[in-house]
Amino acid sequence: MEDPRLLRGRGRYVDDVVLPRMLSLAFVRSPHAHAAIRAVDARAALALDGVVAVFTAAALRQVARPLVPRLECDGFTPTAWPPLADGIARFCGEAVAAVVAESAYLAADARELVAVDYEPLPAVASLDAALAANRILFRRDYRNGDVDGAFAKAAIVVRETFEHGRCAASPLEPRGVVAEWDGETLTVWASTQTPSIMRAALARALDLAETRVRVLAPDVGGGFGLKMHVFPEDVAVAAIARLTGRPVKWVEARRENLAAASQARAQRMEVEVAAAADGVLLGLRARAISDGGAYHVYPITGALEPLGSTGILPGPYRTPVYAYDAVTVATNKPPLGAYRGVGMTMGAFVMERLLDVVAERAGLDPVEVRRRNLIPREAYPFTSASGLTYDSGDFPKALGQLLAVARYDELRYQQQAARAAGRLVGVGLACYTEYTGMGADVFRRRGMADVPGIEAATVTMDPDGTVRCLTSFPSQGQGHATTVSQLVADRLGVPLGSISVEPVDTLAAPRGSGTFGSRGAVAMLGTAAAAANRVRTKIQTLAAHLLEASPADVVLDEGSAHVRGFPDRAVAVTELARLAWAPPLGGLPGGLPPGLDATVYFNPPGPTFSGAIHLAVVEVDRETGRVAVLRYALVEDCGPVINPTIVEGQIHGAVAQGLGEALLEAIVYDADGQLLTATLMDYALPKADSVPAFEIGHLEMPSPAMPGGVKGMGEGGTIGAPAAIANAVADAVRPLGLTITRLPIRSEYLANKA
Ligand code: MCN
Repeated sequence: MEDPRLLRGRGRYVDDVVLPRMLSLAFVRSPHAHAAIRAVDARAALALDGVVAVFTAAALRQVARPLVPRLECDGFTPTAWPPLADGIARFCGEAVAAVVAESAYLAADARELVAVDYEPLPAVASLDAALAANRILFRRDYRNGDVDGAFAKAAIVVRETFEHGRCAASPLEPRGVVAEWDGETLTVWASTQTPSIMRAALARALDLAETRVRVLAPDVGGGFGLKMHVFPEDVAVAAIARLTGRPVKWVEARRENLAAASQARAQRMEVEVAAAADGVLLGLRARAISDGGAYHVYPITGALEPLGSTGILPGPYRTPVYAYDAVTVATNKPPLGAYRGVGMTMGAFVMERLLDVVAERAGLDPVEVRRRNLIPREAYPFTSASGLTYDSGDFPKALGQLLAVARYDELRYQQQAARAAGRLVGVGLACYTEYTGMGADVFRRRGMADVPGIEAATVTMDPDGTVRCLTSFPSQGQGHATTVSQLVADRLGVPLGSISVEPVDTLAAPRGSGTFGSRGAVAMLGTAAAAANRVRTKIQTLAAHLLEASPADVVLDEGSAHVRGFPDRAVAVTELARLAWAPPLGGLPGGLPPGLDATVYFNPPGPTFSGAIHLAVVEVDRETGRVAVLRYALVEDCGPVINPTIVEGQIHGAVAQGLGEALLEAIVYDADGQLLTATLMDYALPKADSVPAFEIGHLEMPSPAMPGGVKGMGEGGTIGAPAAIANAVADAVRPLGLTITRLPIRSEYLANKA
């Protein structure tokens, strides 16, 4: 429903917000990874006509607090990320000063004139340097069962170290904020996934009551996890709007996005797997170390990445015992944040590579080793070796379905023929479980004090019979307006076109958490659909009085309410809506209260685990090392699919991102913490011509716990694709004696090897 407006360029993004007397803001950013800030000389900048002010940490210190995300558990070392670097810059790109001027161009020019006197300090720019200096931001040890015993009796033990470089979420629309202070209330338009969380964070940072902070999320041009965070830039813009008394806009440039927004993955995992001679897994040991950057990001902290990867590592397999050590270290780089598939991408990559190695050692086909280890359908609910309870699934069936879709036997035959002709063709599989739909319990157990975990929606039928939906969770491209409308229209028996899903404005929308962690589908069923059910009940009750029937016998269909079996005993829904808002003499029948709306707050009983199996066929160019993905097939299970077009669109987009992660995208720093990939010329994103056609199959195994049985799926493609492509490349280059342990897989590693 949202597509025609967005595709015709009628979307309204933060940069489209124009307010009277609005100033533009540009940040002066540190060119050093680590430096003392001795002095900031803004005289030349201030001398430019149209430059209004230059702010440093000293000016903001009185009015804005640093962001201090909380993780209430052992092993966590908090950090405080100030709105502007206060005395010390801790990564290349950290905001040091802010210039506000009458136009964006003036602000950008003036930024160049701000002279900052830095004293460069030694930078810690690698995992090993951070480990050697014991700069630990987070640590957790976990042990389940007799792991040493499992290794002692194993016929096959595989030890390997895997790495995933840093990458960037790269939404089409970078970060951006407009803030306005009217003397009493702070109004913020933000490109955000989490309006309620942002309101709470800004209120705390600026010492305001939450009632005096209003956050609006207009159209958001992609978020991919990046925009679930609240950043110091957001606090700085809000504080400067308050100090200047004028609206202030900051819209990030692409270079800033690559240098200063949170980044993702950046993990090394040392792992050991024990298996019996027949390839059956006996135990796992892992040590995950994440390069957390200079600060914890708000609200999720740098703990999420290693916890996510170690938690999901056992995947859909019956691994009986497991021990892990999850660590995040501090480096002089931008903080590590959420990006579609956070933690799970690394977990799936490592586990799926391991299984292929176990298969090779056991002399099995990669399909066979999976068959021997996948959790059978009858074992659900199944508690994994890391303690996650998978609620529903049938991976053996999904595997069978996928092999049929992909014509696996034929594929292997074709591969042999290609190999005989000297071509490097490989086939890779990846099975994964996806952690979705979590509610407050998950966040409380983790100690994530700044993430409420609930969601909410208000559904109102207006007197003309049209329906407005306000949700606590905005859309960044997931098609929420379509799916929410679909669910609400179904329940109210009105046409899809009479439903509108409003952009989130915390003044009107009920409080929640936001769109992240693939919670949207579960939240829609628990909030908007539940609220529509309440509105429906009221319509049925009203109609029952008028039609002299029992409410249970009133059917809503095509805009009318009629008695079951008597289509002529009917009243128009619009007539009921008009009555509800303008009661007749003597009030509504049966003493019903006026109004036709409902707000439902919902605490998802999740997590619920969806899952999928991906299969990639690749060909590696012997000379250039370029990898072409020739075929891509998958079977996914997200429970009952609400909207198949959206689900497949989500898969296409996420697999494209996963392909980028697997083969192209790397944020690279030198040994001094200098960013070497500051533009999209250096940071390579996948383009349309690198993405193959998709062959998608669905398996619908409903979650017993979630409303409507739905499970989330928005991150799946980025979890499965890097693993499947890595296995396919490894399969292709096996004849060259190469192995794949690192993402992205660089073409120079594959080129000219034989
Ligand atoms: N859906 C469905 N049936 C299901 C499950 C989902 O029809 N059984 C639909 C939902 O109604 C929704 C979409 O699929 O329209 C995704 O639902 P869900 O998996 O619940 O994920 P969320 O709505 O919570 O979206 C978040 C998820 C995450 S975590 C990231 S990151 C992400 C993503 O979705 N960022 C995106 N997809 C994105 N897509 C776009 N275009 N832009 C982003 O920033």
